[in-house]
Amino acid sequence: MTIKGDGMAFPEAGRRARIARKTRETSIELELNLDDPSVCEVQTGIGFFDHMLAALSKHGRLGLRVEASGDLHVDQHHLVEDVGIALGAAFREALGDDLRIRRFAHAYAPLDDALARAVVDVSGRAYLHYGLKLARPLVGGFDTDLVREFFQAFVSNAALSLHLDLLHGENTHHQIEAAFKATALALREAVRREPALGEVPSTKGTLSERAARAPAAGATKAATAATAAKAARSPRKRR
Ligand SMILES: [Mn+2]
Repeated sequence: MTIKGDGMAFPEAGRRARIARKTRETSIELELNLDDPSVCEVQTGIGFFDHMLAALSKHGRLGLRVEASGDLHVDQHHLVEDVGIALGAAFREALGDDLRIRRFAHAYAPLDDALARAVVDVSGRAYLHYGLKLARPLVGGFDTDLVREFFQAFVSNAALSLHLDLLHGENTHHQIEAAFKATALALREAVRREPALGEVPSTKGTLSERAARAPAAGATKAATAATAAKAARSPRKRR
């Protein structure tokens, strides 16, 4: 593992982010790199969840390092949800402000009997359609209710739309893993850079709430000048 001056496990290249998050319930350190899949190290204390995060990393070509611990003696809920929050926040931060990306993508992933579909729009707005009906409440000690909680937390913090459906499938392990793989494949396409795009693929001109709230200084100046010029051309009469 390469540890650089900024304490990140990744070399200093690519769109990346590091999130450290600590509450009374959980403690999470997470690094994500959208362009460098060389790191995949996941430890949450929940074996099946580690398996799913590793699938997201491998098939999404997303470099991922997660070290998470928490109140598993209470329930797995806090930890799974908080890793979703951290991953979503890292995703949004790693994307940065240059959002000349493919933006829309979809993928199907089969795993033996199960077939899942994920459709994403890295839109700057959060929406989850969750269409998984899982056969069993537990897989390897993992509470399968938490699949939804994870995706909801991820989507909310990454500010993207994800429509996730299970077309068919019987085995719960396969159902969930197919869903994670489909999401991984769709994300990998959606974040792909499109440098040839002159601008962000949006009629609004932005996919970032931050950019919308803080327009470039030049743009503000130009807008102010235009307003002043317009006012000069047609002075308003006072009433
Ligand atoms: Mn598996």
